[in-house]
Amino acid sequence: MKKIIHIDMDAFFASIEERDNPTLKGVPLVVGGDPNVRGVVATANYTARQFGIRSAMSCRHAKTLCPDVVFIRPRFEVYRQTSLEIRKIMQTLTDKIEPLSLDEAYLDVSDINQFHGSATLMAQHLCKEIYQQTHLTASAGVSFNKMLAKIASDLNKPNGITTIAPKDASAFIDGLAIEKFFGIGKATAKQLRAMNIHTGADLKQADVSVLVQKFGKRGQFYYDIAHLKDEREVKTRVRKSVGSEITLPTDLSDDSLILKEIFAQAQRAWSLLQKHKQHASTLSLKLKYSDFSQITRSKSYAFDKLDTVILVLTQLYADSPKTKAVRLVGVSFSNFSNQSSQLVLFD
Ligand code: TTP
Ligand code: MG
Repeated sequence: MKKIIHIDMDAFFASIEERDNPTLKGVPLVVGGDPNVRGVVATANYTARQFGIRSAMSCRHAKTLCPDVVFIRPRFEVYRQTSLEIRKIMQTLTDKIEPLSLDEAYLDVSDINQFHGSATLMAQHLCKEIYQQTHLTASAGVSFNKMLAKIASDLNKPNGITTIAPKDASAFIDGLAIEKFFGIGKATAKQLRAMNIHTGADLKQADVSVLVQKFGKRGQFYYDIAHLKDEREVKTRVRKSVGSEITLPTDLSDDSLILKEIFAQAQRAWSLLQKHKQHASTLSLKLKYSDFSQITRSKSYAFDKLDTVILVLTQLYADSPKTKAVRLVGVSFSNFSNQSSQLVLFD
């Protein structure tokens, strides 16, 4: 049985704004578009939510619900950086991470032995580390499949961790309103309720052929998850290549100078490859010329030494057109042999 953790940051954009501007603490706050030109709410802090303000609502409507609400324009670069910081904390535990958005990810911790193998303790550790390093709170759900972990992370929000143990899962699902199921949105829920299916227990007892007839493949999926069957893997996003390139300060025509630049990029690409403990079987040289046209030349080989890489690059360069000055050189490796294990996208 798998052990899955789902982490979801609390009021993510809004919490970052509160953290970075203490005068906003406790003030109803909306991060989103311009309320004067049909902007919408990206997120609201929990104070604003008490007035009924929700994501995707128009800012104008938000203002009618709470005239004192403060509107802030999003700072995506800060959110993205914070997201990377959080990802790094997760990576101290495992590389099996599937980010769903800037503030949300699944982790498969089935093979982790730390914390006596307890996924709940791991989730506590992660939330604590996230708080210490970013001063933001997260909520976590822990269970044996993705759907249950995701539902669980919502149950004790904000700043709460919920575990759904195998022995409790069936009863939990029975009592769950269908709106809470993964993939069942408002429209589907309405259709299900019209069929007298209101809870997980109803969904379990439904006729699967009727569900399939009505909803196609999704119908089968709803039926399966109600029976706790959710085999979806945590999909680690892997890099297909690592490389390094540089736009030269001035265009070059001299072969030895160009080769020197290529070798410098080769060295950087090679050390990235080593850092990720990868073996690559394809090496590519990219050249962009003064007229912005570009070529890529590749060679496959079991590259095990930088010397070999340099030799092959020299040959690839020798075989490239030389009629124009060169403005960019790049070197990259691809076709990794241990693709799934290491090369996570996040750094
Ligand atoms: P959510 O995790 O859905 O929301 P949240 O983190 O703000 O609040 P919660 O505590 O309920 O998890 O989304 C994460 C961020 O994504 C959110 O801070 C803003 C952004 N977002 C939008 O821009 N538009 C949307 O419609 C939603 C739902 C989120
Ligand atoms: Mg969130």
